[in-house]
Amino acid sequence: MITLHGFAASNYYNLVKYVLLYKELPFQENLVYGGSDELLKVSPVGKVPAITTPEGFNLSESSIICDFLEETYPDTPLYPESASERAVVRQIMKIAELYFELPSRRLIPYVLSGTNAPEAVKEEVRQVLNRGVTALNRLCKFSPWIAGEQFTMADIYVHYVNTIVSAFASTQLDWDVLAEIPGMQEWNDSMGQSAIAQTVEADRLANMPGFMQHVKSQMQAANVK
Ligand SMILES: N[C@@H](CCC(=O)N[C@@H](CS)C(=O)NCC(=O)O)C(=O)O
Repeated sequence: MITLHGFAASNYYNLVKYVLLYKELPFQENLVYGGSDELLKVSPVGKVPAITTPEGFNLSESSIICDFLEETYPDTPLYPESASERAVVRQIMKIAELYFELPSRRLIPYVLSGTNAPEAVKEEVRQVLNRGVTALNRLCKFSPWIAGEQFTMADIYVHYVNTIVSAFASTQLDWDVLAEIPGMQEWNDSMGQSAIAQTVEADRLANMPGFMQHVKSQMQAANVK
């Protein structure tokens, strides 16, 4: 059985979990937080998520895990057949990661520590997000899925990227980023209504108190040093 290492408050963890559930692959979850020695044994940079296969192969990086799962378990495919259509799906995922997820993440430490991000940081984040908005406006179809007629890995990936954009960028910048892309909010809402998304969300909510306790103890340890 596959082991999924990480914690359910992580959107990266959740997108891989969604793929495992969608492909109906048996897996067990191993609750472990970032940076721990236990995680470093299966994830070279000590980040969540990582998986261990039944053969004992360890892999990290969410998009790489997604590709590995697709190649290893091609039933219930999550990529189109044609190379160019597959590339478009990956292009949407990469742009969402670089121009939506990563700039939004820069605001997380300020939110978690209850401080306000400096205006210079906010401005940098706004500029990168703006490029993401322009690119995703060009690429996303929502007809009905993000890349067109087929439900793909990009639907799963961008839905979980959007959780970070909404929770951190939109709130900190007082800017409804998703509203800049016609169709994005409606598609995102419908993604959240699937049975799998609801299972993943219920687990996320259940993990939040434990995760916040972990963050608190990390901050206390950093202050002691
Ligand atoms: N590029 C990585 C990013 C993973 C990541 O940032 N995970 C966070 C949790 S959402 C983490 O493990 N943070 C702990 C740390 O940085 O030590 C991926 O796609 O899997």
